[in-house]
Amino acid sequence: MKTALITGATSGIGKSTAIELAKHNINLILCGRRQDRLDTLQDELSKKVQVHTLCFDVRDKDKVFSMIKNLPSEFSTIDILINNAGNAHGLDPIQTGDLDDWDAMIDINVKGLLYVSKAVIPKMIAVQSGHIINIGSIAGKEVYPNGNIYCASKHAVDAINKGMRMDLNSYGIRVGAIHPGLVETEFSNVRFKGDDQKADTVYKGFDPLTPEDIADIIAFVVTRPYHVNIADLIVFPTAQAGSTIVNKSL
Ligand code: NDP
Ligand code: 8X3
Repeated sequence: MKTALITGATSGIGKSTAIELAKHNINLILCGRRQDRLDTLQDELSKKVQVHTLCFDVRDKDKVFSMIKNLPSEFSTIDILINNAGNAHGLDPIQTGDLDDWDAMIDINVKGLLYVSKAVIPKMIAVQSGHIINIGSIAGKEVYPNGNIYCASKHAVDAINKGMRMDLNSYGIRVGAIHPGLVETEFSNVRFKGDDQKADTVYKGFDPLTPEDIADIIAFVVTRPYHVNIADLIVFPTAQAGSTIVNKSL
């Protein structure tokens, strides 16, 4: 049986991915900062597969490395890494953007992804195999007004994904990214700092993607035969044709 480590498994895309991969009999290492949510998911999914939880902030370099290094032996081989933890913080023009928001997005979406990857990659190199899925965004392919630093962080993920694929190619490690458009999760609740009404308006008037839609695609990607690597995938809701192009009449 394979083992997948999923960051950001307490909510949205990461949580749905955990549920979906369990259906494919993939053992799980679930990561996030909210231990209560990790425990609930572990209770639910351990009826089907083996589940281990790691409670860390991806910004905490020492914790990331020590927790991944000291995994119990039955979880020490990681076949699949889903680099999913991340969020937008704020939606402000560059001239009034909040420095703490900028730090959060760069530190979590970029540096956090790098720390987790750096901790996991040696385990994959040791067995000359592995599969890394980086969750980017359409914001990593396009820039939209007020998206500035979030878009920059996801453009960085796009570049890191491509670089990782080249550098890990000789070790037989598959690397690919999935870049979703609008997915209704807690993403906008975080972006708007708990203003749930404002968050809801983002997904009003059209059918957004659900986290299950992305989880389904991730499961497809990681269950392809070893010689198949889905390298880069943009996924929109049908109503969306670009970052700022959403057809609200559908
Ligand atoms: P959610 O807010 O629902 O989930 C975000 C997850 O990331 C949570 O599990 C959260 O866990 C985790 N996380 C956030 N900050 C940290 C941190 N500092 N350390 C560890 N874990 C952290 O959003 P989504 O599911 O939508 O987002 C998942 C990914 O998908 C993100 O990378 C996002 O950028 C990307 N994305 C989302 C889109 C959307 O429209 N929703 C579209 C395109 C990409 P916890 O708080 O417990 O730590
Ligand atoms: C999340 C989608 O359009 O808010 O990455 O940037 S968007």
